[in-house]
Amino acid sequence: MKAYSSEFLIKLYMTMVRIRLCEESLVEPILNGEVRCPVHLYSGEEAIATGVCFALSEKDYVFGTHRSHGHYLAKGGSMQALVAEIYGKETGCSKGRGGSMHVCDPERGMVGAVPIVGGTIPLALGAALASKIRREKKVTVSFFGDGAAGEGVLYESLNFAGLRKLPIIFACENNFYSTHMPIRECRPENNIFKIGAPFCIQSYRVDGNDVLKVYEVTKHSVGLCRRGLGPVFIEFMTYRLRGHVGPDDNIQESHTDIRPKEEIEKWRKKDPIRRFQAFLIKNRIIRRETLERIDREVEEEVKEAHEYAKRSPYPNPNELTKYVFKE
Ligand SMILES: Cc1ncc(C[n+]2csc(CCOP(=O)(O)OP(=O)(O)O)c2C)c(N)n1
Ligand SMILES: [Mg+2]
Repeated sequence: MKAYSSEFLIKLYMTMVRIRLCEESLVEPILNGEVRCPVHLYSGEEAIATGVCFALSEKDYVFGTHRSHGHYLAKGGSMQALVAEIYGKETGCSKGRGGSMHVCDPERGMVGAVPIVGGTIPLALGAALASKIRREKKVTVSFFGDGAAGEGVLYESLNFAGLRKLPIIFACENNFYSTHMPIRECRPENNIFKIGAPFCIQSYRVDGNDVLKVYEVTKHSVGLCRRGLGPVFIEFMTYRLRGHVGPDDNIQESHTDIRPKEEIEKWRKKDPIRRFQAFLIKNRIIRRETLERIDREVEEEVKEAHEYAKRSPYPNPNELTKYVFKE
């Protein structure tokens, strides 16, 4: 493994903790009805957003999914604006009009996220085409889940990206389920990383719960894209530790999370944050007390984000159509 500065490793750790604690802080307000929009928590998948975004520059583009709080935070989005958006407030990153599934911060390259599965893939493709035409050397990352591998638009986009050698990274977050459908029931083989090959796209499959592996494969892929050797397809293997939507998939009193308990327990042991903590301590990079201090600092930041969101105003109903596109 390459030598990294402890400063860099601490930043990786802190980013994953910021995502995790922010996600977990939403559980209570979802359950007590303070948060009304559907929320897809990213707990368990933090290493992917973190490792990928650390390999990008601020100018590079990221397009997300319905489960994008982590992408937004890792790309540099403000936690206060994220939490305010989830509470539907005017100070939110989409001015309270979008909610959890429409997080964006174009200034920091988090161009947008939408709930339509596969919906942002062709948008990311367009951004990559634009930056190639403008010779900007920007790289675009298109995040999507394993569920999007069942959408035709992905294959059309792979073809066009391969044909035009676009600087785009197709980043598939394979958590083995699309809503409650296990991957074994919708694909003959668990082999998503192979779908880039017919389109002449360099492809990799890596452990998405190992933040350094995620960072390294992405850094390499960004290098290829910047040298005009893109696109690249990366499949990150991971697992969500919460329900598909909301903390535990209790929809109108019926429990719909059908994942086996043993499977969830197996993946809990591979928790990307606990694994990275163990790595940092074992290699004497950071002392346990320092990690605990970081956790406390982040807890404070999360608390302040909720206070900010709660004291922010709701949008003015008279401005309902203010940001709606008009010719
Ligand atoms: C085109 C489309 N079909 C169906 C849905 C309903 N839906 C929302 S999330 C989801 C599953 C997505 O699974 P995956 O892409 O693996 O992402 P994950 O939720 O596992 O992160 C589905 C089917 C949708 N939003 N859009
Ligand atoms: Mg999935």
